[in-house]
Amino acid sequence: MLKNSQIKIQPVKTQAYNDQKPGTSGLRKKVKVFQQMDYLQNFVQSIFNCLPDLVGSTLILGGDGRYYNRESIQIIIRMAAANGVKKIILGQGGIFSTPAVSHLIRKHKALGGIILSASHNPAGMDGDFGIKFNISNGGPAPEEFTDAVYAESLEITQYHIGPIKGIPLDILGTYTLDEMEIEVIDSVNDYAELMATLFDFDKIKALIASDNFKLCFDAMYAVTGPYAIRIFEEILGAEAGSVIRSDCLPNFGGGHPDPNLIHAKQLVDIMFDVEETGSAPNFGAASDGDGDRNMIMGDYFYVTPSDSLAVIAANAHLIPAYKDGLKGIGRSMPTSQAADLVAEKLAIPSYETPTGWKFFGNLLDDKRITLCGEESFGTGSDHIREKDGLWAVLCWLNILAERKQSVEDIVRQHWAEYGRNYYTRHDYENIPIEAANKLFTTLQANLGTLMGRIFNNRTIFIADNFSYLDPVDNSQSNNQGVRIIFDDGSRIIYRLSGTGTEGATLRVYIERYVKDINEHDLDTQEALYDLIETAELLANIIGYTDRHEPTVIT
Ligand code: VG1
Ligand code: CO
Repeated sequence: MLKNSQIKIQPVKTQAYNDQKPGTSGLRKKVKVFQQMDYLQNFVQSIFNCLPDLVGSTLILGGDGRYYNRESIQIIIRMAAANGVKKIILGQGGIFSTPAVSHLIRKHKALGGIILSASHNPAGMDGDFGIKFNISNGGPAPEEFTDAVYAESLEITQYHIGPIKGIPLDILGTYTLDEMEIEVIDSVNDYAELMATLFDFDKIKALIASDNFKLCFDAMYAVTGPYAIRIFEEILGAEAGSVIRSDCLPNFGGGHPDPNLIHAKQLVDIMFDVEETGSAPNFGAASDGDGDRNMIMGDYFYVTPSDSLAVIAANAHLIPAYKDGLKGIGRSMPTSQAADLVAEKLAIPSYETPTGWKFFGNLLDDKRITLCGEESFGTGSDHIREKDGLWAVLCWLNILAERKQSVEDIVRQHWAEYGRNYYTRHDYENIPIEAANKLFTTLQANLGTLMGRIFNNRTIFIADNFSYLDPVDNSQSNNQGVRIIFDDGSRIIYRLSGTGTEGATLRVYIERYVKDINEHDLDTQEALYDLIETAELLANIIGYTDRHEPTVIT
């Protein structure tokens, strides 16, 4: 009888698809699209074709547990074996958070990692699925690589796939398929160990054990459940039940695991004590589908992601991993300028990058920055090359343990010292693509006429479409969002989302800086009222989309 390895498996002929262009963060489509004949196979083979060092390499593989995760993993394992990969390190049950994959790539010096996730997009049979490739530094593949994968996917005619051999995803151990080794490891261990090296776990344990401290973490039925239970409850001693919605369900419980005031309503209600139990926890947090984002709350208090980045930066010296200081801070262009003010005070450089974590990779590798963040609830540091939700939560717990103040007091003191950057993002989801394109073309065409014009007593002094020149490899990224910047530092930014799967999503980001402490108590939407009005006026959002309200305000 022939052994598997002796059977020469012929490549499978396939037809190219023309819609496999990765967006802000990998390829995201409806599950039904991914389930089309050879759709996943084509994309995976296109990735493999762009990796000259694939034969003999190690890859990390796992996903956020959403519907179609397990089936995809079995397919990818068979394809990796047939393409000459030497070893796959797989998360138990097919589960890995995005930051865990980033860490494991670095730890094992792997060639890269495949993450099956559509992050915050809803899951389930009728929901979304996605696939991201991370390179050997642990970070999302840069545009040059994703462009090459797309080009490959347009021309693909065949793929390689090994024999069917169901790998027991749930049982730890080492298996083989053809010549390839598959090691199924605990999804949480390595990540939890890394966290213990960065933070003062003893101090955090003491804080959590104190009588007057209670925390609540909302895993939103997505990937962080097992991570949060292990770290917060088992290692740091939070009482059982501190982690809510901790089961990692294939449909994320029917929800939308986007940690914001709308989608994490359950947590928000607990933190604002809407049931009037008289005992709102002191600290609340939530994470997204694949565990790379976070929302931070105090009792009756919400911290904007831009402020969270600035506060972590200003207090980083209290955290063991950053006690020797920060090299610099990076933020995506639409993120508020609060972190820049901290960088200025610390006399360290600050960088403004396009949206998407891939742009931070070079700055981190080149040791230009230590911390980075995005307004979309993503924060991270040089410990890995992805944004990291639980890491951000641990930063806050470490800071709280040191400062022994409430979340609100810490943020208010921050504003008193640096001033407050009022900030909001208005999303118009699922608008017709043509309408979105028309709005943008017109806005773009008008930019030249806007300089010097005055709206609500503010004069426009920059009106352009943001371009980024990467200072490390000199690559240029154009059309990264329309910026309207006023003479008082206020900004209005317009972008089209690159992660949606239905229609177009227009994001409008609005910011205003207020130094005067007597004006730090305004409601955010009220504080930004006139800029919101200007944003409508400049882009004629109602005219083009017939939408009178944003779908989501964060
Ligand atoms: C959104 C966010 C962006 C984030 C990206 C991926 O992109 O705005 O800041 O990096 O999602 O995050 P877009 O193009 O839709 O605005 V994740 O956690 O969803 O992979
Ligand atoms: Co995510």
